[in-house]
Amino acid sequence: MAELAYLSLGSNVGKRDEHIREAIRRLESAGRVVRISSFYETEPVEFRDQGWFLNCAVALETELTPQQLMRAVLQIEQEMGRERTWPKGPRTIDIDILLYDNLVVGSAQLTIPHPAMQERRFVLEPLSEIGPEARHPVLKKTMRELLDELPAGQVVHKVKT
Ligand code: PH2
Ligand code: MG
Ligand code: MG
Repeated sequence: MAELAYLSLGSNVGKRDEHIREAIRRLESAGRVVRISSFYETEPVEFRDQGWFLNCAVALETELTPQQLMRAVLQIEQEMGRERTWPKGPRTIDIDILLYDNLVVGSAQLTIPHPAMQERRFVLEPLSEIGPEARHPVLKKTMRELLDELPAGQVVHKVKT
């Protein structure tokens, strides 16, 4: 049976929008992309001395298990030539699994829900656009509620299309 997963995509190197569009096309090999948020121009957080990101969120219906989905995502990142500079540093493409149905996964390779999602406006703005009622299975709050609770700070602009 297909489950619904939410993913975050980001790029801050080169043709950022092309990288994100290409990643979305490639995600079709892992399931069915059922919703795509607007693209957002976002201030870098955590490691701040790098270029601004383009971020978006997608909803993916998938038959893959969380571990299989993680492998599929890593393979797409590799095929798209992602070079790992340093943790949280510049990247051509980053694909993170945010939520997978209402599952909680904690292993060395994979943590779901994504451990930092509730602190990141660059995640919660696009995610609230496509899944405002999706509920965090640990915090028991919807994406809309988590976004409303976020302190002001990180600059995030919806890109006009
Ligand atoms: N990703 C990070 C660290 N910081 N900042 C923004 N704005 N967007 C990101 O996707 C991002 C980040 C680690 O993956
Ligand atoms: Mg990331
Ligand atoms: Mg990542």
